[in-house]
Amino acid sequence: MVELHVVRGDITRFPADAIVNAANSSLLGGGGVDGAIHRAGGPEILADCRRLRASTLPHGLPAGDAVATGAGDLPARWVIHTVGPVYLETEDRSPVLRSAYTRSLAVADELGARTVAFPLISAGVYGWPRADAVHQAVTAVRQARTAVQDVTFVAFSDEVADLLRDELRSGGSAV
Ligand code: AR6
Repeated sequence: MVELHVVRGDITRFPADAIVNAANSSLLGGGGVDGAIHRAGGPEILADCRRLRASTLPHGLPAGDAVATGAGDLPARWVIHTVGPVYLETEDRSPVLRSAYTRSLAVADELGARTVAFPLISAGVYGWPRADAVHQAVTAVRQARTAVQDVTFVAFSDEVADLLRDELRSGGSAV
C-alpha cells in the first residue's frame, strides 16, 4: 500500500526521488508548475525534453502518459513529466486524468523511485474543478499497483491542501 501525504508548498523544493510535472504535450515548457520546475531546475531538464522529442517522442507526449528526465538543479533525482487533460464540461476525461497519475507511478517504478511528489494535475491552466481534481488524484493513486512507497501531494494553496486532507480522511476510493 502506498502511503499518502499532503504538504502545502512549492514542489520544486521537495526532496522526493521523483517529482511530477504537469506539462503539456510539447514537453518544451509552459506556465504554472511546468514553468516553475524548468526555472528552478535549470536548462538540463529542457535539454533532456528536447532529446526525447528528437528521439522517442517526435509528436510529443499524449495526455494521460508520462516520461522521465533528469532533475537538473532540483533536490529530486528525476522529473516525471505527465500531461493531464484540459477540462471539458461536455466530455468525461477523468480516465485520462487518473491515467496521468498511474502512468507517472509506472514510470517511477521503472526508475526505481520509492518516493514521489505530485502537483494537482490539470487543476490550474487546464481548468479542472479543484475538488474533483483532488478526488481523481487520490482515487488514482490509491488504486495504483506500484512499488512506490510514499506519495506526497504538494498543494500550492491552503484551499487545495484542505481539499486533499479531507479527501484522504474520507478514505473512499469510488470514482
Ligand atoms: N508547486 C506545486 N504546485 C504548483 C506550483 C508549484 N511550484 N505551481 C503551480 N502549482 P498548472 P495544469 C499548482 O497550471 O492545469 C502549463 O503551462 C497549481 O496551483 O501548473 O495541468 C503546462 O505547460 C495547480 O493547482 O497545470 C501546460 O500547458 C496545479 O499546480 C498547462 O500549464 C496544476 O496547475 C498544464 O495545466
